[in-house]
Amino acid sequence: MAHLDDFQRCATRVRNWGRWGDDDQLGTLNLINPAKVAASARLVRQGKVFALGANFDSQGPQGEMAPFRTNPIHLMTIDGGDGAAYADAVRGWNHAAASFIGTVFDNGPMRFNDDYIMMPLQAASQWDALSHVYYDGQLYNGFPATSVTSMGATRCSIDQVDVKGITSRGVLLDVARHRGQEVADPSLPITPAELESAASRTGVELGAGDILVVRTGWYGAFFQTPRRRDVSAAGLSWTCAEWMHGLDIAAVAADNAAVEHGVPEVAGAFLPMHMLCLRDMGMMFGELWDLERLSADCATDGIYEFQLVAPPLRITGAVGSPVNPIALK
Ligand code: UVW
Repeated sequence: MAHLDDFQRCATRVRNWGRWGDDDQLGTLNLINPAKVAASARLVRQGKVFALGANFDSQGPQGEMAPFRTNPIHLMTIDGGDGAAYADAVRGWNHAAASFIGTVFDNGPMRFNDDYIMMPLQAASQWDALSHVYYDGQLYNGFPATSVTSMGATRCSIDQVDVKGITSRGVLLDVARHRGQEVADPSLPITPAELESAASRTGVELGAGDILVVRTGWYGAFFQTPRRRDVSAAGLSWTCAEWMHGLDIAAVAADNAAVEHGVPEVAGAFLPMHMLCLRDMGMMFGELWDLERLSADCATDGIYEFQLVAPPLRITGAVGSPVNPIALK
């Protein structure tokens, strides 16, 4: 078991504060330059499209996994039963838009359905913004933790990163398949050596500006029938933070809930890789991505690199965003 001193020494080694300027809020996304984006687009050769987003519905892992988060709640505000009822209801309203719709419904065939969703932004497939995690009173780049208030994040919020797309070369390291397991054993953290071995076995190399995508098999197993509602998942060892720093990786995503390993590896530090990556390196995490179809395809054609297009929503001041990432081959 490592100690807090080891964690702090590592934090000093990987800290990117000031590397892209004192005002920078993009962190390691700065490593994705126009040449990198153009090169990633050239990886699209077969016209294959893989949507990596989860279903945003009530069947997700929240609640069981994180009691402070619920699954998305989807409600209809106008549905197929409402056509006549809506026209009736609004007929007497002193409201121009309502009476306009009432008139439309009275005088023609056009009808519509409307809905809304209530959800924690961390409920399903998501990006963690750099403002998601902090320690010792500071966020990435030394911004004060007090810059996130009940009004939202005034620094490092998710809407800051839209200038980057987010798009780059994605590389899948399929740890479950590499271990020969349906689901990677949750008791064993995924180490840099194991990631290197998975990469070399599939003939793929990681480089600066890449988005690393790690499959543990957890997502597929969670949703299999009969449902295996087991929330413990293998994840990256905290030592992967420094390994990714050395490779100049731009972002990391996984098919589990936290990217990193759940079993404590540093005494006194909960989620140490979150702290090192998000707060010290300025590296965003993609969580709960569905990598099942992509994994099967990569195993079939032997191609583990692709263009990844994963734009977060521009939710002003948010510390995370739902995402439906697309991998293109
Ligand atoms: C926490 O649970 C703090 O983070 P995440 O959702 O990123 O795993």
